[in-house]
Amino acid sequence: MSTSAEDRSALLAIAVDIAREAGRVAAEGQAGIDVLDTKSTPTDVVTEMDRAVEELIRERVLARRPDDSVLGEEGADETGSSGVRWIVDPIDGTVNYLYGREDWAVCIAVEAEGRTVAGVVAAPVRGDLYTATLGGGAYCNGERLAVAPPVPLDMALVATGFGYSARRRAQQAEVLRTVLPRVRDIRRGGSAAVDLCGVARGRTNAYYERGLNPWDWGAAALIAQEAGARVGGLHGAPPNPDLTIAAPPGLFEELHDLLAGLGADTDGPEGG
Ligand code: LIP
Repeated sequence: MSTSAEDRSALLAIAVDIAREAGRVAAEGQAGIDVLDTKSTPTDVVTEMDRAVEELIRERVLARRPDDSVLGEEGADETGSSGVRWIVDPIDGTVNYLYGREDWAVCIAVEAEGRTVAGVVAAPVRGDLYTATLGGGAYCNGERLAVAPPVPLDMALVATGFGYSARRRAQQAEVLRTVLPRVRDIRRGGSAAVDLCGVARGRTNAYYERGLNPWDWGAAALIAQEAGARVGGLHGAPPNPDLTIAAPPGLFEELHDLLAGLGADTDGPEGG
């Protein structure tokens, strides 16, 4: 389905309604939350709220748009006929959520013709609601977002994150060993979506991470892009699980070239 600016705004309005409700429910459930299950490793956790919030979002989307598809981190995989797909991360930053920390977010991206056309990242404990539509700009709580003014790599504050497997982390530490002395400093916030929104808001200059999934970057990559960042993988690829980089043009290329040379898109010589 091809979308007009009005269609995108209408889809965003639905996403915002649902993300606000989901964020409220998740925030109310944070105190005293415990681990319900684990995924790829014992530290890759799922809480009852990850599942309940994803189910709430799935139900709300399909109640309003029954012919759409829904893909979610916790397993939602509904295929509809409309050509519109909702990509959902009920709680990005689950470990922060588990530890009573502030930086976690409900993320909803809306895709049409294979492109993200609207996205919302709700970080309710921070009181931040980030939104964007394709071609329509990015906002936080209604205020227009713009990336920080350009800086060279050695003056850049760079956010990153780490995967859950020990092998991947060993390689990420190797990469960081070279990156850290070449930048202003590093931040590890614990939510990829909040990190990408941080670039959009000028609170960091750049962000990179290996191992993200479409629900981690979907909404937030559009927000970063609409705020003026370039968001992509290596060698012209779109954001992908091998590597996602976000930074204003110029800094993006500098960081890209450093990371490409370090094998930041691999798990090291033996890890592939
Ligand atoms: C997490 C990210 C975090 C990243 C982790 C993980 P989850 O998402 O947002 O920043 O480093 O690898 O992907 O598992 O909390 O939804």
